[in-house]
Amino acid sequence: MSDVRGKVAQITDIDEDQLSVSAPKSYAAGLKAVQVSFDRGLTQGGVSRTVRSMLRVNQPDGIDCPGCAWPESTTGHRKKIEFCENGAKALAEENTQRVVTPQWWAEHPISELQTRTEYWLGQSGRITHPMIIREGEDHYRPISWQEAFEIIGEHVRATTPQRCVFYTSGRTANETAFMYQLLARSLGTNNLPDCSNMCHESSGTALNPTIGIGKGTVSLEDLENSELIFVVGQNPGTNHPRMLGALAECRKNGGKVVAVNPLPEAGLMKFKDPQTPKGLIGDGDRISDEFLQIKVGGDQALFQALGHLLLKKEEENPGTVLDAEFIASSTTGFEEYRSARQQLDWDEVELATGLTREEIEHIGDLLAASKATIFCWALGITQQPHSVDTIKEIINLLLVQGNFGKPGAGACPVRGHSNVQGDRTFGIWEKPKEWFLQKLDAEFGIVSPREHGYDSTEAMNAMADGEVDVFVSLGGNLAMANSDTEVMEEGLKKTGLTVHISTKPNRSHVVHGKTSLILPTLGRSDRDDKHPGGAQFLSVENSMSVVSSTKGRLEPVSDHLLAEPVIIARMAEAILGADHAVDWKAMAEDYDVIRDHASRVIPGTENFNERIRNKYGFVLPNPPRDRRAFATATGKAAFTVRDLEYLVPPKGHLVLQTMRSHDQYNTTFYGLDDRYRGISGGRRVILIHPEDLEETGFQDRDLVDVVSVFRGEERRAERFRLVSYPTARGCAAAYYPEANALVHRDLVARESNTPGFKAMMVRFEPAKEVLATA
Ligand SMILES: Nc1nc2c(c(=O)[nH]1)N[C@H]1C(S)=C(S)[C@@H](COP(=O)(O)OP(=O)(O)OC[C@H]3O[C@@H](n4cnc5c(=O)[nH]c(N)nc54)[C@H](O)[C@@H]3O)O[C@H]1N2
Ligand SMILES: Nc1nc2c(c(=O)[nH]1)N[C@H]1C(S)=C(S)[C@@H](COP(=O)(O)OP(=O)(O)OC[C@H]3O[C@@H](n4cnc5c(=O)[nH]c(N)nc54)[C@H](O)[C@@H]3O)O[C@H]1N2
Ligand SMILES: [Mo]
Repeated sequence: MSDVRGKVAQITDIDEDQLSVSAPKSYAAGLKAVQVSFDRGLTQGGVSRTVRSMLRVNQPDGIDCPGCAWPESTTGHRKKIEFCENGAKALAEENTQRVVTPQWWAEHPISELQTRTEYWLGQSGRITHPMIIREGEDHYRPISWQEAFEIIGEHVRATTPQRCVFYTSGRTANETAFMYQLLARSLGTNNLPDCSNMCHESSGTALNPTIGIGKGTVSLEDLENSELIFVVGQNPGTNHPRMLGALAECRKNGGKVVAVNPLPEAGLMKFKDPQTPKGLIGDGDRISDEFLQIKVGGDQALFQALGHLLLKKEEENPGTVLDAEFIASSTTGFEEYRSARQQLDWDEVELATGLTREEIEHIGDLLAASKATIFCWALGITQQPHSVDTIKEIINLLLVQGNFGKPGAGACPVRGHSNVQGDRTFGIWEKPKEWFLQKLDAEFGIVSPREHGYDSTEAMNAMADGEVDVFVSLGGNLAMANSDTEVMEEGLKKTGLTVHISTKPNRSHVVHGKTSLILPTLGRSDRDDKHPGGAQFLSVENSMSVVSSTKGRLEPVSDHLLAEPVIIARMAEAILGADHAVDWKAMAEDYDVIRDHASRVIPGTENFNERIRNKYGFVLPNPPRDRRAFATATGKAAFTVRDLEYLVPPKGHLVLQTMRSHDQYNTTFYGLDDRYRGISGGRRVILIHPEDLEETGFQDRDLVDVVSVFRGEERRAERFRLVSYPTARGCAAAYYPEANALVHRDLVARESNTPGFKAMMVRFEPAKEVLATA
C-alpha cells in the first residue's frame, strides 16, 4: 500500500509476571540513559527518523518534546541536544514505523483486543485509517472521513448539548484547544473535562484564591539561582529528567535542595548529566542535600510545623526571618495565620509525617536562613483528600518570607503533559470565568452557556449513570487514566457514541460506546502541510508560562491522517451546520487565523502571530512574578488557615499511593523496566516496607489480591506481588494504571475533585489463584 508507510508488526504480548528485583539505583541518567534513548528510537523508527527528530527537539523552530512540560532556557545557550531518555522514548513511540491498518483490525476482534495489555495495544503502532464499530459488531472496520463526521453530526443533533462530553488530554496544542472549546461552547455545553482534572487541578484550586493565578511563579533562571529548593511529591529523574540539570545548577551556585518523598527516588539522590562528558563517565552530581522520607499524606503537617518554626525564630530574633514589609503591604490574613501556628502538637506532627522533630527543626533552620526559596511539587501532593489545603500551606510558607516576585523564589507546580497548562489558558475548562465567555462571545458572535460542565470525575459518573450520549476524546485514554476502572469502563460502554481522536490503539478504543469511531491524527513530530498556504505549525505553553511554536517534519505514516485542527473544524461543520457564525474552514486552513482570534480573547497573547515567530516565543504575563501583584478578590495575596489532616489507615491496612515507572508515559507502556527502582519484568507489584511486610504475615514476592476500603465499600484488584522495599513505614506503592481499579470514584480531593490516586487504604489477601492451587 503506497498510501501507508510502515509495517504491521507482530507484537509479542508481555508476560507480566517475570519479576526481578535489584537494589534501587542511587543516581539517575548517565551513559545507560543515552544508550536506552537511541535503542528505543532505532527499534521503532529507524536511523534517519530517529536522528532527524531528536536533533529538532526543543530547538527554536523545532518540535516541542511531547514528554513533559519542563521548560527550556530562553536566555542562555540551548544545548545541541535538549532532550532526555524519557523524552526520546516518547518521540520514538510516536515516530514508530509500525502501523495499525484496516487489515490489522480485521485480524483482531474486539473480544481479543479486550484481553490484550496496554503495552501490546500501544506497541502495535500508529493507526492509519479512520475506523468504526457499531453495536453488536466484533470488529472495527474502515470508514471514510466524510461519513465519520456525518455520524458524529447525527448523534450530537439527536441529543441535547448537556449529554455531550468533550475530553482533552494535555498533549493538545493551544490552537487545537482553542477551537475545541469553541466547538463545545458553540454547541451549548461546558462539558470540557481534561487530564488536568486528574493531575494539577488541586494546584490551580489552591493558587487562584491565594495568589490570583493558577500557575507557577518562577522561571528556569529562578531555579538555577535559588538559595533553597524543596522538591515535594515528585519524581523528576523519571518524569521531568531535564529538571535535574536545573537542580544541579542551583547546587553549583551554592543553593540547597531538600527532597520530600516516601520513596528514595534515584533522581532525588544523584544525577549524571548525559549531556556532559563528566556525566557520562564520572560520579555525577549530588541532587538533594536533605531527604525527608515522609509518610504519604503527611505533607500538610510538615508545612504547618515549618510555619510554626519560622514564626518562633522571628520572635526570638525579630526582623531576621519574616518579610514584614511584604506581609503588611501585599497580604491578608497574617494575624489569623500567626495565631493558628503559635501552638504545635509535635507528637501529632511526628505521627502524621513519620519524621522526627529534630529532622524537621533542621529543615526549619535552612528555611529560616534562606532569602530566596522555591517550592516545587507534583502529584505526590495533588492527589489526596486534603491536597488543596496542603498546597495552601506551601503558599503560607512562601508568603511569610516574601518569596514572590523576587529572583530565585516562588511557587513551582511542575506540570505533566507537555501542554496541559496551555490547554487551560486557551479555554479548556469546565468552570470558565464570566470574563472569558464574554470575550469569546464578542469575538465570534455566539452565546456560550454559563452553566458549569463536568470535570473528569463527574463525566465518569454521568457516563456510568447513562447520562451521556456522545463522548469525544481529543487524545488520552480515560478508561485507564481515570479512577474506579470498572465504573469508568461501564460508563464508556453505556455511551451512545464514543469518538477517539488518537495516534495509537489503547484500552478506551476497545471498551467503547455503542457506536465508536477512531479518528487517526498527526502527532507532534509529523509534518502538517496539506494546506492551501503550505506547512503549518502549532504552539504550546510550558510549566513556566513560556509559549513557543512546535513544528513536525517527519513524513506521516499514512496519507489518511488529518491534523487535529482540521478534524475539529470538520466535526464542527457536521455538528453546527455550514452556515454557523464561526468560519471553521478558515481556521483549519491557516492556523494564523486561529491565533488571531485567540489573541483577542486570551489575555497576554496580543500580537500572537508576530511574537510566536520569535526565536524562543514569548512569556505570558504572571502578575505575582512580574510585579508582586495578586489578582485575588482583595488585590492581595491571602494567608489561609486550615485544620491539620493526614491519612490514618484502619487497623490492618496501609496507605497505598500509585506512581509511574521509568518505562511508561501515563497509560502508554514502553516496556517493563523501572530501572531506577530496580524493578523489572513485571508491573503488578506492591512496594512495601520490610517491617510492614512482616506484620502482614506475607513473604517477599508473595502473590496477593489487594482490597481497598472506602466508606464501607470495597474494591479488589487481583494478582500483585509484594516486594520488600525501602518506602516510608505504613505506606505502600503500586503502579498507575494497574491499581486504578482500587480507587473508589468518590475518593477525591476536596474542592478540586481530583481522584485520590495517592490515598487508598488497602489490605492484602492471599491471591485467589494461590488458594485455588493450594
Ligand atoms: N517519562 C514520563 N514522564 C512523564 C509522565 C510519564 O508518565 N512518564 N507523565 C507526565 C505527567 S501527565 C505528569 S502529571 C507528571 C507526573 O510527575 P510526578 O508527580 O513525578 O509523577 P508520579 O510518578 O505520580 O510521582 C509522584 C511522586 O510523589 C511521591 N509521593 C507519593 N505520595 C506522596 C506524598 O504523600 N507526599 C510526598 N511528599 N510525596 C509523595 C511518589 O513517591 C513519587 O515519587 O509527569 C509527566 N512526565
Ligand atoms: N492511579 C493513577 N491514575 C492517574 C494518575 C496517577 O498518578 N495515578 N495520573 C493522572 C494524570 S496526572 C494524568 S495527566 C492522566 C493522563 O490521562 P490521559 O491524558 O487521558 O492519558 P494518556 O495515557 O496520556 O493518553 C495516551 C493516549 O493519547 C493518544 N495520543 C498520544 N499522542 C497523541 C497526539 O499527539 N494526538 C492525539 N489526538 N492523541 C495522542 C494515544 O492514542 C495514547 O494512547 O492520568 C491520571 N491517572
Ligand atoms: Mo498529568
